[in-house]
Amino acid sequence: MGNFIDSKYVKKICAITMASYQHGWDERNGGNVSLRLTDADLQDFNDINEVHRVLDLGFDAQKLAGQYFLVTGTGRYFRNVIDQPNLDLGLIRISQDGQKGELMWGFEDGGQPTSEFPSHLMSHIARLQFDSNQRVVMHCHPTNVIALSFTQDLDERHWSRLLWKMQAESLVVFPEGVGLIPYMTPGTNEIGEATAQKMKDYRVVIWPHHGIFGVGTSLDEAFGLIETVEKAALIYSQIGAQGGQIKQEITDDQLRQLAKSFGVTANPQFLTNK
Ligand code: 2HA
Ligand code: ZN
Repeated sequence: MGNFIDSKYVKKICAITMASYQHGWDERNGGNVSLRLTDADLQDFNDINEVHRVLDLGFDAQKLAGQYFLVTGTGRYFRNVIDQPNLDLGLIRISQDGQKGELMWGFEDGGQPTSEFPSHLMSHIARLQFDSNQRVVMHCHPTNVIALSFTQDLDERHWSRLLWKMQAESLVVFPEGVGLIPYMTPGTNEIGEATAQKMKDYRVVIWPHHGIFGVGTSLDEAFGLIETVEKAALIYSQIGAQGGQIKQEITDDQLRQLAKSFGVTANPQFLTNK
C-alpha cells in the first residue's frame, strides 16, 4: 500500500509534461494529457477510496463508466506539474451513468480537468474500439507542425506523404499516416467529435493553426509518436532554411521497402500505384 502521489503513473506524467515543455510544445497552459487507469491499477493505493467532488462531463461517456483518468488541469502549466502534481493533476472516475466525473485524487486547490477533457474521452472511446490497451491521449502545440498548417494544403494524403518522406522513421512509426480536421474552436464537443472520428483511422490528428493530438498504449508511445511527427516537420522547416530546394527524396518504392522490412502496412491510399 502506498500513496498515489508516489505511483509510477504520477511520476511518468510529471516526466512527460516536463519533457514536452522542454521541447517547446507547451507555452503557458498549452497542452493536456490523460492516462486511463483501471480498478486493478489502483488497488494498491490507500488514498483512492472516496469521491471528493463530482464534475459534469457535458457529454455521454458511458462507454468509459468505472474507468479512471489521470488528467492535467485546465489553466495549469506543463512546466509546473512536476512540482505540484497534487494540484495540477486529477484522477477522475467516470460515473456509472457516464454523465459525471468523480474526483478521486488531486486538483487539491479546486482545479478542474483540461478544457479538452471531452476531446480526450471521445478519443479514448474511439481508439478502445481497435485496441483494448489504449491508455493515453496527449495534446500539445509542436511548433513545426503548426507552421506546416499555414504553408501546406490541409490534405491528409499530402501531409502523410510529406512527413513520411522527411525521414525513414516516419512510415515505421505512423504507417497509417496522419489525420487532419479543419480549423475549429478548441475546448468544444464539436472539435472532440471531429477528432474522435479521425481517431478511427489514425493515431495522430492535426489541429491546424493549433497543435496535435496523439494516442497510444503508454505515455512513452504517445509522446514518441508526436515527437516523430514533429521531427519530420522540423526537417521540412530546416530544408526551407537551407533554401528549400529538394534534390532527392525517399521514393514511393523505398517507402514500400521500408514497410516490408519493418513489418508495417503503409496506408495504400497515400502511396502512388506501382
Ligand atoms: O490546455 O492546449 O487546447 C490548453 C490547450 C487547449
Ligand atoms: Zn491546445
